[in-house]
Amino acid sequence: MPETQRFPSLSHWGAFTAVVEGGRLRACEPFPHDPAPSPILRSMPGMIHSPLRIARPAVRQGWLRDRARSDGSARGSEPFVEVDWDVALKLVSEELARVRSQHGDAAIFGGSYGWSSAGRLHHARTLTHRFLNAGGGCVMQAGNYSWGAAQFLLPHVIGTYAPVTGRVTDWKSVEAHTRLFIAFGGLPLRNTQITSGGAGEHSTPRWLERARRAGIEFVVISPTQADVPDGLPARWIPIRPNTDTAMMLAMVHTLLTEQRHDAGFVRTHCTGFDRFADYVLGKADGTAKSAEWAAGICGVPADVMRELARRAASVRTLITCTWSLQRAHRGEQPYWAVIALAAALGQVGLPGGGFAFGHGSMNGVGNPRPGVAAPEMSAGRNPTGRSIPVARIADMLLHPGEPFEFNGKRDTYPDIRLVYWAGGNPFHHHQDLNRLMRAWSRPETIIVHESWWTPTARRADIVLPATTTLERNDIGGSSRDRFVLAMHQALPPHVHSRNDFDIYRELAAMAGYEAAFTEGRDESQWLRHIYGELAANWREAGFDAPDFEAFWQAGFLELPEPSREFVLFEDFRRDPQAHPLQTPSGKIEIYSERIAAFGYDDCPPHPAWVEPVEWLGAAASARYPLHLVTSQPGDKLHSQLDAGEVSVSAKIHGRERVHMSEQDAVSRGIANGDLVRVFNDRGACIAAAVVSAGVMPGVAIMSTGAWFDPDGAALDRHGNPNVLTVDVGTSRLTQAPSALSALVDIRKWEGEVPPVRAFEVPQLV
Ligand SMILES: Nc1nc2c(c(=O)[nH]1)N[C@H]1C(S)=C(S)[C@@H](COP(=O)(O)OP(=O)(O)OC[C@H]3O[C@@H](n4cnc5c(=O)[nH]c(N)nc54)[C@H](O)[C@@H]3O)O[C@H]1N2
Ligand SMILES: Nc1nc2c(c(=O)[nH]1)N[C@H]1C(S)=C(S)[C@@H](COP(=O)(O)OP(=O)(O)OC[C@H]3O[C@@H](n4cnc5c(=O)[nH]c(N)nc54)[C@H](O)[C@@H]3O)O[C@H]1N2
Ligand SMILES: [Mo]
Repeated sequence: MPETQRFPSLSHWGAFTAVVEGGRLRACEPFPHDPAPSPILRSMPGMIHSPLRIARPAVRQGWLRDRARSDGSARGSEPFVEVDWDVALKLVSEELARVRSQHGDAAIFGGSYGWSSAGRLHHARTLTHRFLNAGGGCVMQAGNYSWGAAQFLLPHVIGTYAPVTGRVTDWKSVEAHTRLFIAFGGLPLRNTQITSGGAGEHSTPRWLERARRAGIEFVVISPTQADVPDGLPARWIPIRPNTDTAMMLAMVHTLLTEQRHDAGFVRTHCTGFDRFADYVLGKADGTAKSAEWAAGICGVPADVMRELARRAASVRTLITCTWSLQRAHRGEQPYWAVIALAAALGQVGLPGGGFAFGHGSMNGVGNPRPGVAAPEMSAGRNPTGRSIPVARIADMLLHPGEPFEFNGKRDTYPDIRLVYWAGGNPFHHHQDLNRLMRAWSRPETIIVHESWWTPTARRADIVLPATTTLERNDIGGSSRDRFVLAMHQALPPHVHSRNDFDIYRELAAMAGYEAAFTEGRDESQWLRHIYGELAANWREAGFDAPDFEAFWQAGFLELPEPSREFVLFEDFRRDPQAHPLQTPSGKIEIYSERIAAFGYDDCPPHPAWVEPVEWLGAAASARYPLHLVTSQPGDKLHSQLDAGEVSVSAKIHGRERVHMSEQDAVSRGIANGDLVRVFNDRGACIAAAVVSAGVMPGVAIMSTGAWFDPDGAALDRHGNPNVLTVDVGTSRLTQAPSALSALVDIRKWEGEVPPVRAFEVPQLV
């Protein structure tokens, strides 16, 4: 019997103990303090030792031959040549130096968006920024795909975007005071398996259960009944995708016309409510935003909206919105409208009342936790000061030198020669992947660090094999979780893979700035340093934190649950003069003079119904009559672990599923389990139909995450919905991704089915 060793560790899907036997990961046992561990952990052993692991540095054949003059459109189809580390690092180092000297630091794109490890020291994206910043800088990415529209809208409206990070009125307050909990986008527990930075405790299921026992009435507004968690007696109100704003406006209309709104609150705590009210009542444009008006847009019966508004005005009500609502074209509007609706109800800043975001989006939202720091690693400052909105990557690569607008400013797209990526998968996260492929062919050089042959690694010129979290020591934790976790190295590095930190340290040394990158610290010194800063912060706030050795030995550190409830904007509510918001007026801006001054017709100065490019009421719906909702996958994190046991066993005929209503399936002659073609003008993919009574007619739902597997002719064979999504900014204000605004049609697949090739290793010579 080989010896069994156990190591504490952490992932975005939860803390665990790595059980190692004979140098191999046998199992990931859930952290004992986690009341609801995620089954996703089961995929790890197979993935850690997968044949898809990258073993050695590799260079695309054409690039090795022709360097910067190579044919970029061969990316993804040409074989790779495996090389030694010395050769690979020399190529990377020379190429960075060449681009910096010939084209300037702003010719390097180093944003590197993505969800690399939960560990904070070895966080690949942070290290990429740190390395590039210390070497002269690069072009960065502003915002994120998760809640980019909220990030840049909310500061204008409420002076901060903290609530969208999960800092909302906490569950304790909800349990004690809320009577009606309205969830736009629902409460899919699937998504609460994940915490950014990892969690010791999956807290959402427990709090939801306590809220249920407290007798809180739940209302879920969503195109699918699947957004009502099992066992929660919630009322489901089906709604057409991307039309929630109309419903919210109609609810305000009911409150206004029936004098149920809080006239005092909107006067003392808001600015511009009157102008918004004129719009809602139709005084501004002749169209009253009544329940009848909204019913024609969102498909919810007028009486249902009116009654919900009346009910909300009569009891303590919390209204929450999933992040998905703003990951859509004109996604600023539902977020602004929900704040306006909560303002009209007048319960903002009261226990258990007001607005919130993300309860069904991620674990930890509203989790009671003292407001002290989580572990952090600094990325340094970018000397170029340049960035683009994160989701405008294809625009940037396709249109160098062209102007774009963003949050009141004009800028031009830089001319990118070199792309550097570590810890992300743009061929997972970006929209309209066929367009991204065209854009991706333009830079002279693309460098990627990866652990697996992901679609992005396969489309790089130089691939450097990175260790996984289990192959190094780290420390992790999230600002919404009470635990900080030690992450012990459990395995040796896979074949020739190296830590991102060590790759960057060597490259920095070759370029003469090692000390600026490392600050003279190695892994062990960095862990002590990061922990030291955290411990000092905790002690200052009155919490116990032992010395590093004791923490490392114990494997975790725990914060107590605070005794006091956290209520968002409690102080502002009590005394808006003494505790103003960080907005120009100090109040909630229902009308924003600042946004008005930007003059954007795609983001008016108060919440409004602005039609998305694609939705069920658009002209294009005549040709493509189904609205495609792309949601987060329940069996993995984005594209991570897609080749793992949990994800693979959920696929049908090896493909991702598309959920559709009985009506839409029957009218197309599609039966449950059939392979289908999901398509529009941007592309097509093969998926397996799941016919469900819980999906609203006119809606098709696919999870993201199937590794991109194009056949060379705009068809993805594996079921990656991002070949169908639209690649335009939400508006000029926030330029966030519009991933959830796509129309498609579906046909039964006829003829031979091409095999999935996403999990094959590229040809290595
Ligand atoms: N259509 C549609 N598209 C979407 C969304 C949607 O709702 N609909 N959601 C969007 C959202 S919210 C997000 S956050 C994005 C997520 O997009 P990404 O974050 O890009 O997706 P991941 O699959 O998590 O990619 C992370 C990659 O980092 C690698 N990695 C992990 N650890 C390390 C490490 O230590 N070192 C290195 N070098 N690499 C590592 C993993 O192997 C993986 O390939 O997708 C977005 N895309
Ligand atoms: N298991 C798992 N969990 C995850 C992730 C993962 O990859 N896997 N990713 C994590 C990340 S990075 C993020 S940012 C969050 C994202 O969190 P969200 O953005 O909230 O997640 P989604 O799954 O895209 O959407 C949530 C629900 O919104 C509903 N919905 C979509 N469009 C509309 C609409 O127009 N109106 C209404 N009313 N409802 C709509 C969908 O039915 C969907 O189930 O999830 C996190 N959680
Ligand atoms: Mo995200």
